[in-house]
This record gives sequence, C-alpha cells and structure tokens, in this order.
Amino acid sequence: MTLQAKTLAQKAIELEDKYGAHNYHPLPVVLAKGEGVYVWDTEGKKYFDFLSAYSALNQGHNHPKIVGTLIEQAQQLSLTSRAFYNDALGKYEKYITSYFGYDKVLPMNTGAEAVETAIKLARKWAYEKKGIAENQAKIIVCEGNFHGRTISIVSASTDPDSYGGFGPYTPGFVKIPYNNAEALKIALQDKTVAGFMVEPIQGEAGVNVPDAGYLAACAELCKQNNVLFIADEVQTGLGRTGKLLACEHENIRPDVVILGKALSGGVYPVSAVLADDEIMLCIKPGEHGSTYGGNPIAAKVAIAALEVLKDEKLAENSARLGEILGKELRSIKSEMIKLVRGKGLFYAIVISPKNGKTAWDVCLKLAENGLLAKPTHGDIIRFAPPLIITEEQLKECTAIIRNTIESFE
Ligand code: IF1
Repeated sequence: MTLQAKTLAQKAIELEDKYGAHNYHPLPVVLAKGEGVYVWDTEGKKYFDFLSAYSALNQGHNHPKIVGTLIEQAQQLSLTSRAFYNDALGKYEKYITSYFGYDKVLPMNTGAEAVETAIKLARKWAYEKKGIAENQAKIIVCEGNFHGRTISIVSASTDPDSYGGFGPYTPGFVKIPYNNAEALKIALQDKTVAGFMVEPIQGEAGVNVPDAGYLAACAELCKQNNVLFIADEVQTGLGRTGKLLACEHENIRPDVVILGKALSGGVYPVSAVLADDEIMLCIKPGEHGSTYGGNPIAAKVAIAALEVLKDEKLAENSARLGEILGKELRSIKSEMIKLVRGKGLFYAIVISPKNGKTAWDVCLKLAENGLLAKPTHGDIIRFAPPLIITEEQLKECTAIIRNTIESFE
C-alpha cells in the first residue's frame, strides 16, 4: 500500500472515529468506488462486494439505468413535499401496485419507517375494521427478529443489542418463537391481535430459513383468525431469495408487504408499504407521512430499480446461482464451518472459532483475498452478492471463500 493511499485510508478512519458516533464497528476497509459486483478501496484494491449493503444493492453498484434516472430527475424536480401533487408519484404508485398486485402503496424512505407504517396500519385497521377496543391492539412478532431500530421496533426485539438501554418500551408486542406455527396458534387465542409481522427468512439472525410450510401455516392461521399477515420483505424481497418476494416460495399473498433497501438499487432511501384498500384507507389525510416520502426522485428511481429487476431477470439469476452458492459452501470441508443455510443468493455460514480465530478474522482474511463480507452476532458470516453476479464471478468468489477458510486449517 503506498504511503499516500495508507494515509488516505487511515485519515478517513480517524475522521470517522473523531467526529462520528461510534454506532458501528466497520471492517478496516475504506471504500472509494463501486461498479456492478465490485468495489475499490482508497488504495485501488478491488473486492467482490458480498454484502451488497445488506441487500440494498441487488442491482449492483452504479447501475447506469438507475443512476441515470436519479441524475435526470434530480435536475428536474427533487422534492415537493406532499403538500402538493407532482408528476412522478402517481405514475410510480400505479407502477408498483400493479407490479406486486395490491390496491395501494404508502411511500416512505427507510425500512424502519415502512415497518412503523405497517404497525400503524395494522393498529388502525384493528380499531376501525376488526373492532378491537382502542389502544388494545397487539402485534405478534418472532424471537430473533430484526425490523429496524426505532423505539417501537426495538420494543418488539428480543436482541439486547437492539433494545438494551433504550427503555421505556412501546407496549403491544407479543413475542413467540420463530419457525413454530403452534406457538402462533396459541398466541392467536388472544382476540386483541391485529397482525403477525414476520421476516420470511430472518436476516440479522443469520439467514435463519424456516421449515418448508411454516409461513403457509402461519398465513392460514392469520386468515382463520382475521389477523393481518404482515411480511417484512425489506431484506428478503426484490429477488434476494430467488423469487420477487420470499413469500412466493410458499404461494403466500401477505395482507401487508414491507419493502425497502433494493427498492432504489442502493442510490437513494426508498421504502414502501403495499396493501389493499380495506387496510390502506384506514389512514386518512393528515394521519401519517414524512417530508421525503414519495418524492419525485424516489418515485422515478424506484420504477427504474424495479424495471431492472424484471428486465435483467435478477430473481431467476438469484435462484439459479443460489443453488451453486449453497452447494459450493456446503462442499468446504472445515471444522470452522458449523452450519450453512440460505436460499437464493442469501446465505450465511456459522463459524466455530479455531485456534482463537473467529468470524471476524475470517472476514479480515476474506478482505485481504478480495471479497467483502461482515460477521453478525459474533459467529455468523452473511453472503449476499448483488443479484447481477455471473456464474463465473460467483465461482471466483466461492474459490476465495474456500481458500480463505482452508487457510485457517
Ligand atoms: C443496521 C440486516 C440489520 C431489515 C429488515 C427492516 C430493516 C432492516 C428485515 C430496517 C434493516 C439493516 C439495518 C442495518 C444493518 C441491516 C441489518 F439485517 F440487514 F443485516 F441491522 F439487521 N427490516 N437492516 O433487515 O431498514 O431502516 O435500515 O432501512 O441497522 O445496522 P432500514
């Protein structure tokens, strides 16, 4: 590494350390450029991006169509607020509702805002349509969930790292084990339940894939009990697991769908909640919104990001290459790999420390070998490349992963 480049990288790290909140512990890699499945650091070293900003970059870095749309709209009209109409939002709302088959969309910005919106919709629907007594509505969530970091959302969390020290907590959340339909059946004996909010695959928990049939059983239980099935597809949606929405693996049409991340192809915060009129119209003018929600840039960029998903058949690519990724990961013979799980291009390996070396050390070595991934919960490494990756590039990546793991033997 040249002294100048090292200084650049070191300087960037020092600036973040001195002037930024310490709410993350990044890998010591300082990125300066991204293109497709690749990123480059300040020294010009090239890496495969195997995290895709937690599945916000399904379409890859700097996608020409998406970035081009961003630039064009930004130079035309960036923000009107919802105090006025604009010529982009209606087109987007028509496009996305027909794309996913729902009556309406409520546009927001971050995933957490969309999750909060879904919680508010479920509660409003419970009072106005289901007839649950005011302020009594409950939402059932699963242990190990990750739905965002607002106070109400961490009130639903079972992870001390998420909720610890942020009390008092928002009431109205019932926590049940994940991947256990019987537990949901019991929880639904409570007639004040408005909704069941679930990740089709739990991302942060380490790509925790439930048993086949679990989600379908839950959807059926919700239907029988007039409870909303709310799918948080912020991370699993938009092709990541090999289908447009992960719920499609079990032929489920959720009552409420939450989207984010790759809805903008990683160029702009865009999130959305989809639902039919009976639910969506429970929120009246002036009862919900946000300054940037549904802005013209978000509207146009989201259309472009969704068109790319479809035109480039990214869900199909994810399904096909996900089979190869899973097979290759499972073929690595190493005591360090305790478990491999995933679906589509959404995988995780659980690492057993060896000679004091942990998942963090593996990720440092992977970076040295040209592949970026990040550990979660100490012993889990998530692998989620952009869905545009080719079979040849994927094979290069699995070879890097194999050689890196084997180098610890
Ligand atoms: C971080 C991971 C964490 C999400 C699901 C809603 C949101 C997320 C299923 C909120 C966000 C991000 C947040 C980011 C790291 C990443 C993440 F699961 F993807 F790995 F934290 F658990 N629902 N996930 O995964 O969306 O408000 O972030 O736009 O907070 O460190 P957001």
